Amino acid sequence: MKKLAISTAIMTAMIAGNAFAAQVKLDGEVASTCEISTQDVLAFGDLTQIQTQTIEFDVLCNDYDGATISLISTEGGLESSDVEDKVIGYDATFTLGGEDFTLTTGVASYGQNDKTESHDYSSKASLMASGVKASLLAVTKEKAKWAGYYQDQLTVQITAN
Ligand SMILES: [Ca+2]
Ligand SMILES: [Ca+2]
Repeated sequence: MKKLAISTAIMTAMIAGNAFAAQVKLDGEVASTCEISTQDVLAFGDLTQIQTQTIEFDVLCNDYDGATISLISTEGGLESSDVEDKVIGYDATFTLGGEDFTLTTGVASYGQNDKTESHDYSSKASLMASGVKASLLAVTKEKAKWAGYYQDQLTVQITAN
């Protein structure tokens, strides 16, 4: 439709033979992308010992204002299959472009569901627009005493600012 409108304007100018200003609108577009992904699994293994695990992420977000990243722990710690809301706590530190923030879980062995921590990465907008690696360091905070299977789901969410 736009192309048709422009050629009609040019034809009109030729026929009339006098000055005519055709208004041509120029525009373009960059699709919005804001995503984070990982191939890694965060498995602590033997929880009778203090464990440390690091996983990597790929971050790509082309919003000029950068993005906010949130860590959301479903159980607020590694929850025991035996006891609801009893957890082995861990600290998860997310680092992007040398800037980090930490989600602390399992305060006093209690797991607060949907424990969330967020950080505004507006100062790293240019890095994120080019695509950048980020990392998550997770460290358990106590040695487990009781048998069982312990699990949590950590959501790493990115939202364009
Ligand atoms: Ca924006
Ligand atoms: Ca729970």
